Amino acid sequence: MKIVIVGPGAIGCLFAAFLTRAKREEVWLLDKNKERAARINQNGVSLEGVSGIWTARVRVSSETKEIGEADLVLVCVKSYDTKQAIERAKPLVGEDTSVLTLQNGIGNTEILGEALGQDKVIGAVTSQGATLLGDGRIRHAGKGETVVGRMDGKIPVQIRSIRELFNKAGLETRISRDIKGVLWSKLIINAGINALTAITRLNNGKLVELEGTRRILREAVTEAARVAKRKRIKLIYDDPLAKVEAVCEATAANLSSMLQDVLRKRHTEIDFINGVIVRQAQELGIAAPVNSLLTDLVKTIEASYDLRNEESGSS
Ligand code: KPL
Repeated sequence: MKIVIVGPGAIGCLFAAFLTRAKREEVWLLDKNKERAARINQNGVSLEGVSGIWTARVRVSSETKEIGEADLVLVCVKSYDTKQAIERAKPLVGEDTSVLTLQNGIGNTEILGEALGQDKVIGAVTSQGATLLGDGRIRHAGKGETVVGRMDGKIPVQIRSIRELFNKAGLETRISRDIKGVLWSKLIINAGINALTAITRLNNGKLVELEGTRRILREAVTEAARVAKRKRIKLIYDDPLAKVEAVCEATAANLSSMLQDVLRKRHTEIDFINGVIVRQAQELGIAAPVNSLLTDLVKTIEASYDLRNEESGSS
């Protein structure tokens, strides 16, 4: 089986390293940046953290021509890049290729479906924790399960093979018949944590320790859960507030992915997280003022990276 991972971010590198180490399949990492691709190709992908310290000699290319048609494509770019990334990756996708999205937020399965046909697309949510330390260097912060499934709930043989492939490579994986419920369950966690940490620059744990952020988190989560309920989405936990607070505690030292983006003055995934809650609430005719405020604040931060007054006043 030929597997191509698109995007050399933290999750892309993690999956590329584990799948390469398993030595069972032909694995490639596709990186749009030619120089970086050459560097990672030469140095490999290095990991430190819960799986030890090790390097995998991952094959990396910036050219789809060099790789050819794949059996499985894992899309690991930031959600705002999905459309462009899949246009570039189209030569990898043949009649029998499956395309699995391992991204944050809601909207990626739809974007991929429009570009390739929904039958090729597999949704996924991973609880693996990884932080990018540099080109091809990651910290594996925590092990967690990956859930895969098709939006129509069907379980064709390709999905079973992916589960087997990931599990044999040491990436614990299960199949869900309701991946939409799993995606929304993760969305609500991200809607409660990511924007608030990006705005306050606090780690996940502090959000529930401090009274003000705890109150805002609760409002954001309550609004998001209300939208999910109105859409009849079945969450994988009973109590969204308790779940999001538990995730804050379990990942207390983490800098959320959105805070990491803001610290690097990068584009964030706000449109695919709190922005989704705002748009869906509007469609349903219900209010989501806290998610709307969080979305506007993060967009303001993105639009003003170089305008900020960082120095303290003298009087
Ligand atoms: O998924 C995450 C993220 O940072 O994007 C959480 C669960 C909030 C962990 O940091």
